[in-house]
Amino acid sequence: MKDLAQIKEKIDQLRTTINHHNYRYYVLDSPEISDAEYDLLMQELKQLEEEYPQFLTPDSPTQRVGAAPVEAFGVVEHPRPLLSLGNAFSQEELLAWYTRASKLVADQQFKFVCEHKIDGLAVALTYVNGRLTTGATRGDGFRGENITQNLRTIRSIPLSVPKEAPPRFEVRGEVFLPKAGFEKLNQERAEEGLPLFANPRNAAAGSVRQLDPRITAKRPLDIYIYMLGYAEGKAPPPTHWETMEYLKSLGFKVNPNNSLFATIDQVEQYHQSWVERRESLPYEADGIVVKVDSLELQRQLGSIGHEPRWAIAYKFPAVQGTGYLKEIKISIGRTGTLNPYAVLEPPVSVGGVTIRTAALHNEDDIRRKDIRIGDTVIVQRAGEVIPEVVGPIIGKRTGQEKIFTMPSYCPVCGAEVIKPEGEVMYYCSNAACPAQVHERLEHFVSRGGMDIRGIGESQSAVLLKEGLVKNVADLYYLKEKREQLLKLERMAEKSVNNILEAIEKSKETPLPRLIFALGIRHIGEEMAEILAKHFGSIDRLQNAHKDELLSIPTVGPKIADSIVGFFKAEENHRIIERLKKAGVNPKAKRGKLEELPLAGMEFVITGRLETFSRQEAEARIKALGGTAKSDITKKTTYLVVGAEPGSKLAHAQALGTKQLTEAELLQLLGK
Ligand code: 5U1
Repeated sequence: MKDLAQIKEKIDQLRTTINHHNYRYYVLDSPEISDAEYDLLMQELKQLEEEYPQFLTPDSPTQRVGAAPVEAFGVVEHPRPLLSLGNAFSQEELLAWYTRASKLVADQQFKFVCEHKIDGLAVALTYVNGRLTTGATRGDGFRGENITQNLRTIRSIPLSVPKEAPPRFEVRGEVFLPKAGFEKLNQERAEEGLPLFANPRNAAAGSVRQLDPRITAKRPLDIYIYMLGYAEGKAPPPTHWETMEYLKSLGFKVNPNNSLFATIDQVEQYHQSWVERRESLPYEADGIVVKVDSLELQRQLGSIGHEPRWAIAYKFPAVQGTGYLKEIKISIGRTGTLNPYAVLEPPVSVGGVTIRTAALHNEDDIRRKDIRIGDTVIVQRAGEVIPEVVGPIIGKRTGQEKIFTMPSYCPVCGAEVIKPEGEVMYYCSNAACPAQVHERLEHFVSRGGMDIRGIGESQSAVLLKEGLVKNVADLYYLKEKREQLLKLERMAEKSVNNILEAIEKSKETPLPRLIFALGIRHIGEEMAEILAKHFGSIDRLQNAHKDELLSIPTVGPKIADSIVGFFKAEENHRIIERLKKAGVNPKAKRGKLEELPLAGMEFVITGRLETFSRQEAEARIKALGGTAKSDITKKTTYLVVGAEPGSKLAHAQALGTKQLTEAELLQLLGK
């Protein structure tokens, strides 16, 4: 028998090493080892913990990827309320705030800390005896939701802190989705026909408030800590700036763009400089937060209502512009979706960025907003990486504008365009359409898919153009075409070796990622997980009947039809066979899927919701197994009553239907 003390020591050593590399990678953005080396360390630790479960602890780095779904989000009482911020929209308003504050604490020389106001979700993290014990949303400032399990999956949140830390303390910060992650998530949702997140804030909130932490773990969330809530047993440093330095030393991620200034003029300059450069930020920010640096002065200034007098949000100007919509063009997505976009001519300059094209999402959206070719339109970048058309300026119409209609034939390959019943998107009916094949290949090799490094957009285009690859299965036969590969532009011996190696390695990709990589319409990463768990192999999924698919909670007719249709297509059948022949045939452990919490419940919503759009609320209800209907009937379980409810309320009262407030709905969605 091995010496247990030695094993424990090895486990501790591995944890320390992995935590160090997590910190280098996720907090400092400066990794010291390769992903592969990191994976090896994690694997070794996981193996030891499996063999010696007595040494497994909740703060082990292996415990970040969510365990079983949380049953419910409990409520957390915040020991100190989480305040919100007053706003200044101009230099005058900033000066008015400063003048008011300086009068309240006469004779004091202020210093200011300026930070970005990130568009995310405010959270409070509590550490007791060195360990993260609770992570909660802001909620109403006094009570938030317990989302500890989900926050634990965010790599830049330390699960434990050094011994020198106070025995009990709370830090507050903003969880956010970087722009790139937000864009990718929305692209995937568009492909799957899911409602898009309106902005990174909603996307971050939606990701963190998932019932299943494994879903949160897949979203590239990050955090910047922006204050110490409280600390017991150890006095914090006397200023906010020093406190943030102290928190950095404990391993917390603090925004490197924070600055300390001695005058309000410098604050104004900081604001102005970021108004000009905000596009360059990897995250969405809607302004800066200006804080009085001295904690003693903060205490003296106190707060009015929910808002501190010692801090203010100094907002960036809105990023909108107007331009002439010359043409509506179409791009083709990987599942064949026809994605309309506006061509603006001349290009529009919005907040210093030149915009030539802007998203129009889908035909319904164009109709609803009544956007016409030849309109003068408002274009916006706020919260979106891809600029979008907000709507037309009706007053500028000349009568020459033309209503847009979707083409009947694919603009790339000329095949017929179809619109499945009940869907908003139009599709090119030709699976061999070059645009679709290109998008599918890119999706297949992408990080969320088979993760084949070295094949990016340009390499995919070259491989397709030269006929070396006609579909995704051809990748696995490229090693037979080594000589031809070497003749391609920018393909030296080394890059060819790397690509072939990455292709070989991708054969070990787990089943959920292969299912996702195949690019089946409406099958995103989350659905791919569910299918892998239910079927355990591509063979079983391929042979599944519609009825079996429909027996899986969360699989509706749209998804079932899409899967059956995909595997029925001759070409896909051939691709799967060739993939299997090449050794791409992963298996997964089959298991029973959890019963969904809202199964059998029917919801109707009336009035305006504050925290999310009606579409989002309905999508969430459906994701948890409930149904969302537009009319009250005897079968309605709950009427959700938002602001300014309509006639449905009287109808529900007449039928005695139970009612829910938005807060109650949120709670139910969290249960
Ligand atoms: N960076 C930053 N964001 N943010 C948001 N600091 C910060 N401080 C906040 C909020 C709501 O509130 C405190 C000033 C109370």
